[in-house]
Amino acid sequence: MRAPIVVTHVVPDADALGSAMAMVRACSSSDCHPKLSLPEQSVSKRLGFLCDWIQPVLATVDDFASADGFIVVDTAKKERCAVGPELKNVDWSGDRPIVNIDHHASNTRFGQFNWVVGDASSAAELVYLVLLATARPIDALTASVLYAGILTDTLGFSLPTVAAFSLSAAADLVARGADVKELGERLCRSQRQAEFDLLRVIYANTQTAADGQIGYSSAGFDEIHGAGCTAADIDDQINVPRSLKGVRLAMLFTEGRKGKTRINFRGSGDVTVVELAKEFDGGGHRQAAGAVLECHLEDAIARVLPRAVAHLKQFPVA
Ligand SMILES: [Mn+2]
Repeated sequence: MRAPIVVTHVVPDADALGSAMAMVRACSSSDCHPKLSLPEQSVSKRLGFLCDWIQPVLATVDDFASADGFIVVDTAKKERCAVGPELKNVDWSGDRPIVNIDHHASNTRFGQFNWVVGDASSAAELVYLVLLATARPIDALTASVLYAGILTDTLGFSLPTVAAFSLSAAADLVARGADVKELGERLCRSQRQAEFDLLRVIYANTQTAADGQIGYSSAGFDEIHGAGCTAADIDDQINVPRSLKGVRLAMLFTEGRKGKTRINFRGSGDVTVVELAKEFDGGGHRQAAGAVLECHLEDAIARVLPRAVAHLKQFPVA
């Protein structure tokens, strides 16, 4: 019997969760019992339903010791793997194989087998292809969680990463029973009051720089927790400063844990941001990246904003 562990990134979004859970579900059979690494309290309240739908068997620290291999999805580097506090600084894979399936251009190819497609819309699109190629069953639930990944990583099929294939993959998933109605409701129109209150903060704190070409916002520790949210609820609030007309480079600074500031970067048009994230030891996609700084919010803004202004000069307005 095979017993791989499926792993995805810390603070998992719907693409991470959907890809990982689809992999677990579709690979489960009488001679394969995959488990999912999902440390406690790492899933936001909004996305918890994906776990309820799939009900994956969760991997314990002991399972990590006995697993015969690992499938990592949607994760750019090994240090970003959500393996839980006990294993965080440990060589948890040893000499066992890691299969690394990802769509982050900055992926470090940390696996023995690496399939990285930097311009794919989502990891879910890649997992869908793997399941097709290996003739794994894609039932309605598997189709639903994969669809969730494509839908959210493309912001509702609105980003330039959407290729014809993304749409045909989504169409096939809908044909296989993906629950478009329920997913649209839960992913696009189900904000809890706490998330809504956090958005007020993000709107209120939005500022611009570089003649309106940079839009950025922030939420401090007290603002996040005061709204009733936690670090796990920080996901797509970057879309607030990003949505302002004329903004070509957007940033969101959040201090979800005291003394630790996460920065999300987004570029539009020809502006790429992955290089900017790398300056601060982060990474990601060309136009969607992130980094974490070990400092308070104000210090992070003071350090990063001037670098962002300088970075943008490489992309003069045509
Ligand atoms: Mn993704």
